[in-house]
Amino acid sequence: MTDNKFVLSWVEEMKALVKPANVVWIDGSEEQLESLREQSCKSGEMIRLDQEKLPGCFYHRTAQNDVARVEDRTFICAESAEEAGPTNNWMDPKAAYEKLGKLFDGSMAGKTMYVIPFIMGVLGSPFSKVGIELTDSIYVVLNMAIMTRVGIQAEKQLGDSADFTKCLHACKDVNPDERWIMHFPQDNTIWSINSAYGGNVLLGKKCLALRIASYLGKKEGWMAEHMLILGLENPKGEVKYIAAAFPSACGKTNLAMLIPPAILKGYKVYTVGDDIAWIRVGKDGRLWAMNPEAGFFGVAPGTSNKTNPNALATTMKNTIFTNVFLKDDNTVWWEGMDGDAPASGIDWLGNPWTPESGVKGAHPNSRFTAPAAQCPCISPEFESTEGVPLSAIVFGGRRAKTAPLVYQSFNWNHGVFMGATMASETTAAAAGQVGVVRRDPMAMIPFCGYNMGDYFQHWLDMGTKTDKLPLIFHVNWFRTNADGKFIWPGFGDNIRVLNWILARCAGEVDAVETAIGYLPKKEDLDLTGLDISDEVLDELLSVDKEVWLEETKGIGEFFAKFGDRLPKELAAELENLKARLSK
Ligand code: GTP
Ligand code: SPV
Ligand code: MN
Repeated sequence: MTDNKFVLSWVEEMKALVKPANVVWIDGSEEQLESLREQSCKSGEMIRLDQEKLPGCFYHRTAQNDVARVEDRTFICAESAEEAGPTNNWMDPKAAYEKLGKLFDGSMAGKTMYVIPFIMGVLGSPFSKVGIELTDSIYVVLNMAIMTRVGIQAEKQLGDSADFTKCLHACKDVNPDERWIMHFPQDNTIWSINSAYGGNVLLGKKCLALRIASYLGKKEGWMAEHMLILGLENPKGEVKYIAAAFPSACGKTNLAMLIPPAILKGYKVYTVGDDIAWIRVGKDGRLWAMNPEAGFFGVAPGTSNKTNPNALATTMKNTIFTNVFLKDDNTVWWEGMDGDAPASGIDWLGNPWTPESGVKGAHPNSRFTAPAAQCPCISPEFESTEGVPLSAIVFGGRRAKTAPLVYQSFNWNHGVFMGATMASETTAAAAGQVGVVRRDPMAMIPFCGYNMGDYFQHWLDMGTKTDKLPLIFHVNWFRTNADGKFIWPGFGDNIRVLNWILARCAGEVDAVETAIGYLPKKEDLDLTGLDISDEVLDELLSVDKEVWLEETKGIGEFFAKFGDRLPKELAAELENLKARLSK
């Protein structure tokens, strides 16, 4: 246990509020974690999977009404509604503390309160942040122990400082009507109640490493982004780094662990991170990115030996599976895994299931929590206290039409405009309707901890800090044909697009200038071994001016929300785009 007096007095204060029967400090030791696993299996909270086939692996089901992030119940309790901005829910901080204070009061009566000190970032890095999460859920403790660096190392990182994020979580009775995920950026505090699911309760992840961190980044001159980070090695043995922002369930984990098709010899991808990047200007003037997480909380459905063998391999030991399908042999399955569906088993709801049941065996947002270090292609720089230097930043989304396979911005400000006007079809990662196109700037609409107009300004400001900026691109793996089928093969073949991106960064290839940005010349995309017709390629690289003019209307409406908080540079970029499209 720590002797940091700021930590001790806050824990005492929260203890007085939630009134647990006892308090357990998480030291991060394997003995302690193992005894918690034991305990949660006894209580039925977790199931130990077949330890020969899946050593160290466990299974967990959440409540049926608690299977995804809840954006409508997530609040930024900044000092004013204006500070939270038009894209966030806001509640007055005093009112929010009062409202949740009543719900938390006595919420851990008869239960154990676990105190989890954790680091977001690498131990010993000056760019890491420390948080302390108080929770009544062993499932949360065990997930945090995979996703972050917990225990004594975190206390060491904090020392006697008061600079830590105060995270309070109680499952209470997982009542969706009283579920609240509240952020108090000015107090470096997060309160979450009545959920036991992923991003709502693993408070180091979206709550701290994006919402609170984006606010801190704005104040301190760095950026917290919803981005994967990968290193791409070419046949000459050179490794270049790319960060990419795609909305939830739009392909970050897959791209971060990509395996190039065998026919393209000498290329290899290394994973630095699959979800979050903290980015700052390094001593050399380049932008450097660090992954603050220690694990992957990845989407299970669709993960197979064909699509993402590295992810699958990562989950073969020491992994917690949530809301997937439980097979009769005490292993797991989900839709889109290799081979046939199992003949029988138990679905994510706990009901007996067969392929004829007519419902999904695994929830579409079922997930695995796996240690990043187990990933076969984990980057040698994963534990670097400095992170990695970026050559390119990539934005992307799920667009059946409109956005071409890849295009490059004319310059930094135009790239910020591209990010700020991203749109994507919604997915099962958040509660609500799936498949509707919404604006999701930089894939941060659910995760920006302050006024998004100011966030755009922050991006523009970062562009003035150095002349060694990465180039900015936009990709779309999800174009469909008239039958609704994806026309780009995606997955491992996405390397072909990354190679063009890095060739552009190295000044090795020319491009076609269009109204929306630079597109590849067909001959510059290496399509060796790919069975793709010229018509499909034309379609993938087409820019329909009519459709894009329509798009500018939607962008205009979206920008109007920000009033005078919209940077004038972005308003100008929109006018320029319209002018280019009308030419
Ligand atoms: P979060 O963890 O929610 O932030 O998601 P993510 O962005 O990491 O997405 P992930 O890589 O888990 O992919 C989500 C879904 O998209 C999975 O079902 C994948 O199989 C699918 N997917 C990923 N990449 C591609 C691709 O290149 N093409 C197609 N068609 N589907 C893809
Ligand atoms: C996402 O939804 O973007 C995730 C999963 O990465 S969660 O941790 O639930 O936010
Ligand atoms: Mn994510």
